[in-house]
Amino acid sequence: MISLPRLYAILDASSFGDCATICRSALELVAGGVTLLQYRNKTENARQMLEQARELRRRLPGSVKLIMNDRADLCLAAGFDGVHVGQEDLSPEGARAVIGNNLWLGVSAHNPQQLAEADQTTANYLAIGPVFPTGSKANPDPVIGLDGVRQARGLTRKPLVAIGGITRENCRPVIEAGADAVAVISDLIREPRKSAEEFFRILR
Ligand code: TZP
Ligand code: MG
Repeated sequence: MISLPRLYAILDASSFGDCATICRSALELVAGGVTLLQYRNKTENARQMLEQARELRRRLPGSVKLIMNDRADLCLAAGFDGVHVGQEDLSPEGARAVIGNNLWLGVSAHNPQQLAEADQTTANYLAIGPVFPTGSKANPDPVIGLDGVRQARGLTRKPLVAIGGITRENCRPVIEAGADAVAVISDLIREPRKSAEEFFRILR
């Protein structure tokens, strides 16, 4: 069983101008204590994604776990530590067939049925949400709230990540509801290092 840090930082490429800005933000997050980082890019092509991902891998310490969103092939090509798939990506078993047994596989679920299904796979951790309303995802699923987190906790013993609209202000009850970690995009963008430090302080 893997062990998750309280904060799972997600770098969404569309929030940054270019590769250098993404890397700068990533380095700041790491300075703030982040050890688990997902690279997400919903707008550019695979070639651009691989280029940015390789640059991240090159610039960040090897101790930082890098997770590729959506794409098992790019996870391997960039030398990442794992891949995160949702309901419309490769199936968990399909992704596992690509990455092998040693890399991390994360799976998103948005309701109890999807979560129970994902629990039966070789996923190393499960993600649920959106917990709160979010502006970072196009066509988000219905908000599940803290009750959704509590319900999810009852359905799996795998490490559980909560995502969607989570900020320094509202993160504490999310962990108290049973999540092992919070995944965050927006509330890390403006001041990555300070924000990460505050998340870790609040969730200690
Ligand atoms: N899946 C559900 S909500 C979300 C994803 C990828 C985006 C979370 O971003 P934010 O800005 O922390 O709400
Ligand atoms: Mg996806």
